[in-house]
Amino acid sequence: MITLYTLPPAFGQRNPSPFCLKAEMALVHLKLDFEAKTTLELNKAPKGKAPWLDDNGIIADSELILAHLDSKTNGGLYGQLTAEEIAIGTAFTRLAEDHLYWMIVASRWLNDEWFENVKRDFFSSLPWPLRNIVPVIARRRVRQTYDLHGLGRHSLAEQRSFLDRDINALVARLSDHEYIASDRMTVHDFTVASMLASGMDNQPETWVSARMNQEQSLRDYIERVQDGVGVFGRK
Ligand SMILES: N[C@@H](CCC(=O)N[C@@H](CS)C(=O)NCC(=O)O)C(=O)O
Repeated sequence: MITLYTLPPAFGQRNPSPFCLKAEMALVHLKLDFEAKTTLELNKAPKGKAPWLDDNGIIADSELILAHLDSKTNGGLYGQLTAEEIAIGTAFTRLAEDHLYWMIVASRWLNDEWFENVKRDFFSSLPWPLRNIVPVIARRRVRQTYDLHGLGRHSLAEQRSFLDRDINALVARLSDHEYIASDRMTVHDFTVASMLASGMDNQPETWVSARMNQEQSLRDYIERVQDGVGVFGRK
């Protein structure tokens, strides 16, 4: 039996992690039997991050999980894609996972008011005094990582302008394509729609959610993909 290790519900979402949601979508799309186990003990994760997969061996990282599932199913995810679909899908994957994602993280963790939701959903089950200490240490790590990425060195107004450019690129692409890489749903939609769903369905809204939710075409897109696969990030 395949086991997918994923994050538990948080922020009003059944699955608050875009990377975990994408892996789940791939497993369901390929009709593979699997069990999902939720955990917040990322110190036990092989690479300190979720998701990871146990399929007679451990695969840690959603992109490596997809590659593994693709080879297990003889190209069930990438096998039928054209070179252009792969090129466009990969470029939007990088936009989503290496840029947009960090603003989603910052909007949850680095806004003082919103961080109360992170403390409640990720840390309140820890025993005292850990429940007071661990969030401070974890938040410091997020701040350092955001700074090292580079985004964290910009003012909020500048970060919003970067977000605008990402969103405008997605909206433009989806204005004349039903899906991100072409007019058919591909594995790249699992990545991009999961990222957008994580950003859009935060409760309460973050500054990133609020901007994304101004775009009805993005809402239509994430519903189209989630409905198509039958896997939803929201409850
Ligand atoms: N490149 C990884 C990224 C996974 C990732 O960043 N997961 C987040 C949850 S959304 C995580 O576990 N963060 C904990 C940490 O970085 O300490 C993948 O594609 O699986």
